[in-house]
Order: sequence, then C-alpha cells, then structure tokens
Amino acid sequence: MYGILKGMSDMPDLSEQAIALLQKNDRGLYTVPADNLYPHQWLWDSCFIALGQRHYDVERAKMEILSLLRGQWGNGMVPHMIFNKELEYRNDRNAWRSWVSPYAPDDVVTSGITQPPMLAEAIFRIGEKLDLPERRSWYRQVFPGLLAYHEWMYRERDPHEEGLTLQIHPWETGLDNNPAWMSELHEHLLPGWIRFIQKTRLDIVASLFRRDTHSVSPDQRFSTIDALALYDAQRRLRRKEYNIDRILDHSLFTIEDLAFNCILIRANEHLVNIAKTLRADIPEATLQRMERTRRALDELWDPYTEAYYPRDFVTHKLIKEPTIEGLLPLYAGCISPERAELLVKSLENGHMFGPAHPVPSVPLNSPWFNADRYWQGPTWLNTNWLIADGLKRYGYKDHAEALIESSLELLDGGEFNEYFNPLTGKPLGAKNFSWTAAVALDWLKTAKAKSVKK
Ligand code: 2M8
Repeated sequence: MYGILKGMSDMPDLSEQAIALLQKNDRGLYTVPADNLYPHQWLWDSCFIALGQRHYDVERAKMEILSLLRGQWGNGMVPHMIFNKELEYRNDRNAWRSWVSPYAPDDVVTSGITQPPMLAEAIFRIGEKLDLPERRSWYRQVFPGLLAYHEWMYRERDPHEEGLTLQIHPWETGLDNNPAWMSELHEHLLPGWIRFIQKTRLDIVASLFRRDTHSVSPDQRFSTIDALALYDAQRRLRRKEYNIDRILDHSLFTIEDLAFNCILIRANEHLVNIAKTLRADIPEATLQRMERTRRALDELWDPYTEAYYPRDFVTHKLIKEPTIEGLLPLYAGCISPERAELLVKSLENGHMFGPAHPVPSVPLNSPWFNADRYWQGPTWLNTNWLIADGLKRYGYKDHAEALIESSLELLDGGEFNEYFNPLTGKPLGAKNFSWTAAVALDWLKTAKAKSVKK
C-alpha cells in the first residue's frame, strides 16, 4: 500500500519534468507561479519553489529568497506580492499603490499585506543543502531580514500581546476564498453596491471583465461576487495607506487565522535554530512572544466539535467553518499527541478529509464543499506538503508516505496543475504551476536521499 519508492521508479522522469517546468517559469530573479494567470512574484509560492530548486541549483534557490527580501518594507513586513515591472502590468501595480505607505521600498512596487510566513522554512531547508561554513554565511546573509519580519508580525499583528497574530485580508492566508473567511466577509464587509450587484444578477455582466477566467474555467475560480468583495476589501486597506492603527480602528474584519499562526509557530522554531547555528541573539522579549504563540494555539481548539478553527480578533469567537486549516496544527507541531490523533482520524474519514485523492481544502461533509472550486474543495499539493511533514513529526510515517504517494499519482500524466478534484483526481486551475512541481521534486529527492542512506 505504501509503495512510495515503487511509485518513484514508475515515474522515472517526473523529477526532470518538474525541473524543466521550474526553469520554464523562471524569470531570472524570481519564478512566476504560472505563466499568464500569475505573472508576478508571490511570497509563499517562492518559498515552496525554493524547496524544489535547492535540489538542483542551491544558488538559484537562494536567489529566489533574496529576491523576496528586496520587497521587504522598512517596518519589516515582507509583502505577499512583488509586481512585474513591465508596462502591461501597470494596472496591477496601481491597484495596490504601495508607494502610499512611507515604509514601502522605492525601487519595486509591492502589495501592502503579507502571506503565510514560510520564509524561515525555505531558508532553513536551503541551509540543509550546504556544508556548515556555507550554511553559516547563508544564514548570516538573511537573518537580519528574517528577524525583522518576525518582529514586525509581533509588533503590528499582535497588538494586545496575546500570542496569536491577526490577519487583515483573506489573501494573507493564501487560502483565498476559504469558507471561514468568506462567511465573515459576506457577513461584515459586503458593501451596498456589491449586494446590489448580487441582487440584480449584474455579476453576470461584471464577470465579462475578469482576466483570470480567460485561462481557467469560471467554475474553478472564486465567484464574481467573491472577487468583487476581495478587491473591495483590498481597496479599504489602500485607503488607510496600509497603516495598521488606522486599519484596526473600527475594523470589523480581522481574524486570527489558524493556518497563518500554525505556520508562524513552525517558522519561529526555524528562526531559533538559524540563530543558534549563527550564535546570534534573538531579543528576549521576542522569544517570549514566540513562546506565547505556541501556548495560545490552544485557544483555537473547540472541545465540542473537537477541532481547531480561526478566531475573530475583536469578539474572540471561533469561526466554526471546517477547512484544511484545521489540519495544520500537525505542522505547527506543538499540540498533544491525543489531539494529533483526532486530526489524523478526520484525515482517514472518507466523509471528511479522506476521499480518493486527498487532502481536500474543505471537508466533503461541509455545505461549502465544491470539488472544483479553488480553495473550497480541491486538493492542493502545497498544503499536502505541510500536512505530510506534520504527520511525520507526530510519528504517522505510513500516513505521510501514503499521502505523498497519492499526491504524486495526481501528476501521473506529467500535468503539474494548480489543484485537483479530490473525488476524481482531475487536474484543475492553472496548468504548469510552479509550487506543484517544486513540492513534488522535494518529495522525490528527499525520499531518494533517504533510500540511498539506508
Ligand atoms: C492565489 O492568490 C492570488 C492573490 O494573492 C490570486 O488569487 O490571484 C492563492 O492561491 C495564493 O495562495 C497564491 O499564493 C497565489 C499565487 O499562486 O494565487
């Protein structure tokens, strides 16, 4: 059943295809997630991409990370997007106008929000490929930026020093239209003009102006009403010049996101290890705040449904919409083995997270589940990477290998799509998607390295 190595020999050139795709999407300084649909640089995409690149060109992997840091703001934020400089993308740059903030860099245009902090993971894993002196010099190069980023998260996003950081837009979770966030967005932040469009079905007209649905079928993307809501929420942030005090003033839409905080917990652990290798100091106050995050994760546990959820920052109410976020405490690695077992049970359950092609972004028994629609049901390989890693940490090695194997099987036809139908395995979304190739490559190379060591 768990024939990962057998699976690998059945796909001898999958690694080569993955490398070829990453090279095709390479724009020199950075790698685009996919041609056409995603022509810019994204934060967590580049981190996953670097996990793959490190296996065939470690210098190129370093550059992927350094090019992210060129977008870092003066206050420490690493933005979720750095825009392509070409003239044809000026509307994308103008939509964000990062220059309205005094902290934005002068020479590149970026978004004004962040994304899951996978930076430390990528930096650490690149370090694994280097001998000690080289590793030290790599860490030395990136440590100040990485520490400034983590300190920014605590300073700006944990204003009450409670431990959990808050997020201000669904795009910050990377799981754009996930039900927890979309239900809150519809309840609290849908302006009158969007409700009017919804009521009069004018969204059919508005959908004609969408660029994303030229290359991907509309039933695989977010709805037009959701797209308008996401853009309206972004414009509100721009109007407040991305100033967190102004954003939090009267904000009805700030969430302590579960996935983001789980990734932060793991990233903090990497940051500490990186500092140890360097014999560098992390300020005591920052270490204490990091420890508080580990403890605060417990507050996102709901004993009645026996699951973790995101929480509304203002009301402290859990947003009980089950999504793939609920499995990421495995990756955080700081929950009890008993709780980990409960999460594993939901992965085994065919009505929840265990269909034929796991892991669906929303469980099958949720009313939101839609097998084809973006982050509302399809299986994504980057979240499978996080879950497989978490399973290994808790000793569920066979489960992790089975998940890696079923993920690689999705790529059987050499199609590195953005996401997949969890019931049928059908490839969906953008074709030739970089992080799909990168995490597949990472799995193939890591398994090979281990089998050679044996
Ligand atoms: C998707 O997000 C962007 C906005 O940031 C979009 O919908 O255009 C998400 O899947 C996100 O996680 C990803 O980083 C990005 C680029 O692949 O696309």
